[in-house]
Amino acid sequence: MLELSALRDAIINGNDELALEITRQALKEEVNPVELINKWMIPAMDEVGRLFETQEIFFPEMLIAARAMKRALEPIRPLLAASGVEPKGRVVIGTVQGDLHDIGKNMVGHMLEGAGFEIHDIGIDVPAEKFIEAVKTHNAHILAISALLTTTMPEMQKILELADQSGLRNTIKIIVGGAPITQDFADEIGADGFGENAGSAVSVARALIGEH
Ligand code: B12
Repeated sequence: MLELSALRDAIINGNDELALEITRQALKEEVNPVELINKWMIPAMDEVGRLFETQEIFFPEMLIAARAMKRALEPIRPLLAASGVEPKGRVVIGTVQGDLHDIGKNMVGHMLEGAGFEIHDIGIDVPAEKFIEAVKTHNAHILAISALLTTTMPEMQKILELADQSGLRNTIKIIVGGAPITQDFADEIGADGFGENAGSAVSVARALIGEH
């Protein structure tokens, strides 16, 4: 029987080959991929964040752990994204300017894809104007914005203001998320929805386009 705590430890220690190997093995043994993520992989990232905050590890270790997390997510991605249903709506998703965190954003994108949305991922460190441009280019129904730093949260408000000024605010639903984001913050800036994880991102997006 596979010991899944080894996956958490491999991510924390930045051992990407081992993390990938355990994930592959777990999937072969039919462990539920969502359970793998929620029970072992996200807690690993939380522990990395804690160790960084208490200065038990430093930037390079955090980066290496993030790499191991991404590697372990590789075989899970197609499982989250497999849907084969007609697109329910188009989503533009990105991380705000000044912010390089993309693991959570990618996860939200893959889950939305799996739920049948067409995803246009515009990446990390995206200026407000680029979000608006992408919404127009892809004629999107939903704009999904991610921020992981308290210092980059105000970028979200900037994007909402720009959407307003561009006359897009009534035609697009805007959802926000990321570790420091709360429902209160989302309400304060006038976003249409907030999701605290990838699963709730899907239910919020569905509700916003009228599908429950
Ligand atoms: C990995 C990591 C990094 C990696 C990122 C690699 C990458 N490609 O993403 C690297 C090493 C690059 C990094 C850099 C930095 N980081 Co960092 N990082 C983390 C860490 C450990 C994990 C983040 C993560 O991936 N979590 C796992 C994912 C799955 O969770 P998530 O992102 O929260 O996403 C979920 C939800 O939030 C939600 N969600 C996310 N986005 C969206 C969007 C929508 C629309 C919706 C609905 C939902 C949603 O769904 C997701 C899935 O469930 C966190 C600690 C933590 N626990 O958050 C610190 C953390 C975020 N980092 C931090 C800091 C300080 C930094 C640096 C400033 C460090 C430095 N001194 O340089 C730099 C900033 C660089 C920059 N300009 O962005 C701080 C932020 C503190 C703060 N209050 O702002 C944290 C909290 C660590 C800490 N405890 O101090 N970091």
